[in-house]
Amino acid sequence: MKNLINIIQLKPLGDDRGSLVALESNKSVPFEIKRVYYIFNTKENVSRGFHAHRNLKQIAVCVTGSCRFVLDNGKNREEVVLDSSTKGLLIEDLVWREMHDFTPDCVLLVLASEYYDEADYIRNYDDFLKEAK
Ligand code: T46
Repeated sequence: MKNLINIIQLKPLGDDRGSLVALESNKSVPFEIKRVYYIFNTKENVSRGFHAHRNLKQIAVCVTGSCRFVLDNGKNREEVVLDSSTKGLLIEDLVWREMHDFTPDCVLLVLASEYYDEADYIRNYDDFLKEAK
């Protein structure tokens, strides 16, 4: 069975000026990147997500601050705290995701394998369970 929590360690290319992380399609990122978005300024006690995707792979990185991801494949539910700019969470198709506990400084960067398509979202948990079977 595939792991639910897959962390990709992103290599920091640092020197005495500071750090830099480079992300490249089909190299450190195991898919072609078609879209990049970032979530920031999330209000206190707000949780996000609560959906799955039918056909979308993503990598999520907290470039500053932290948040907690819950992933659920319909059988198991696991969680991970993203608290490092070198920790990328790979999220595969048909995985329910929730994001909680955003710190006020959190900037969550997401690299996506597909263009935005609202029809790809499964926003009802019971519908997700039926499709995940
Ligand atoms: C995901 C988690 C990690 C767009 O118009 N284009 C986009 O590329 C995205 C991502 C969103 N939107 C619109 C759709 C909504 O009107 O932005 C609004 C907020 O999106 P949503 O409520 O889906 O945001 P989150 O934080 O619940 O989920 C997002 C991604 O949508 C989702 O794919 O996996 O972050």
